[in-house]
Amino acid sequence: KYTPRPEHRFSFGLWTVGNRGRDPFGAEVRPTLSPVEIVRLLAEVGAWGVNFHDNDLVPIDATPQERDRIVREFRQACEDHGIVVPMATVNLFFDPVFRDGAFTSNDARVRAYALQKTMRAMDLGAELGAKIFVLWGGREGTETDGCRRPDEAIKRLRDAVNFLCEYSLDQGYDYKFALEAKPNEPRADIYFPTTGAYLAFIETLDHPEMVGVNPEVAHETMAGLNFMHAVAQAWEAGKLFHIDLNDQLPGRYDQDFRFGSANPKAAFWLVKFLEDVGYAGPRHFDAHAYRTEDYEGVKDFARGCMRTYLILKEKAERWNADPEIQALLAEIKETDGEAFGKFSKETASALLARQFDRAALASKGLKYERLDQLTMEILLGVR
Ligand code: GCO
Ligand code: MN
Ligand code: MN
Ligand code: MN
Repeated sequence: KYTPRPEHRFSFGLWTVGNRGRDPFGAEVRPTLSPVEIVRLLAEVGAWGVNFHDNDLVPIDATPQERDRIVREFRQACEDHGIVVPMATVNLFFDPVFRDGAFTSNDARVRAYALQKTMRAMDLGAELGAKIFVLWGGREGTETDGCRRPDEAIKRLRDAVNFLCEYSLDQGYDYKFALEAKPNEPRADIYFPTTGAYLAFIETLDHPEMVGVNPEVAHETMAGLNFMHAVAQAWEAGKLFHIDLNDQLPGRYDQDFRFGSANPKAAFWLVKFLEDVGYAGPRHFDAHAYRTEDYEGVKDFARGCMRTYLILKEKAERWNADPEIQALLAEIKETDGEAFGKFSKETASALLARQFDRAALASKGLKYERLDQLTMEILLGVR
């Protein structure tokens, strides 16, 4: 019943199940898996797709011959195991050259190199069938705001994204770009800290229709925000091109926990939203296993992400079908009649003249306590 199937569109990055458990205080605890081995692992646990940064697949200093061999073997592994590549991205954060930003660096040569690296990553993704290209600017930020004016950084990012859109059109790649916001880590502050900030930025681009967002549970949660609300705004704007699922406790370092493991209730509302609106894009788990695990534990982690999603999906169906919940919702909607309609001189003066019984409007209990308790009982498995 909770078995992942291709139609669920569950994907993982090479860097997620391939994460070796290094952290700022300790070295790797798991051996390196090759991209081909990771594809095999993903097939074994029942995933549908695999995503990668350019350098997860092809080392930054690979020769063209090495690149072609790696791509050939990876493509073969994907074909053999029935794994697709829905999304590709570019690593603009690991190499020291990006220590002060990539597209927003003060050094024009670094900005040019970042653009070249991204075009090559787009070539690589397109070669393997990716239709979504994620841009996460992990180093686009500051420790000291003495280094540049943030509005200058915004202009530089706009120039870069405009260039990349034209490149995609020129090459016939048909990419949708998905911008991923994060408030901090690895920089002290990262520009465009929230999904909402990117949604506003997108409208200032030359090709806003080609660009959307890739919201991540952990990132909005690190900022202390309601992730599902950010997702809903992106969805309503037609901009939910991709999503990074994981989990995170507020106020901590970037944890990348197994989906649903830290805030199952928030995960429930999120899954319910995605399923209710019919989000049809990839459900990508940008998370990694605890540092305590070996690769059997990594499989437990990956299976757990998908299984929790499917359990919550079933809970959402149960919630939608629950007669008591539906009765409460009907009651809530009862007074939902049209509020004011479209503006005209007549509707405005009619509204100005209307009498409201404020006390009566404020006096009725809304039964949200009951509604939430019923939700909890579904989640806790007694309903
Ligand atoms: C993070 C980010 C990254 C990006 C990835 C895709 O916190 O490290 O979420 O995992 O999603 O680089 O561009
Ligand atoms: Mn993240
Ligand atoms: Mn992370
Ligand atoms: Mn992410």
